[in-house]
Amino acid sequence: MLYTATGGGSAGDYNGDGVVKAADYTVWRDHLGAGRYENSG
Ligand SMILES: [Ca+2]
Repeated sequence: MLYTATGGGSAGDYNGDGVVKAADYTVWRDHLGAGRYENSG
């Protein structure tokens, strides 16, 4: 794991890797807790 310290925080960069991409959407969605896929069954 490599965590890049973003000084300020980019808009949309939810996982804080310095790049805004699909991965950020996953984190963003997970933070919302809405529309998540429940594995427990
Ligand atoms: Ca990111």
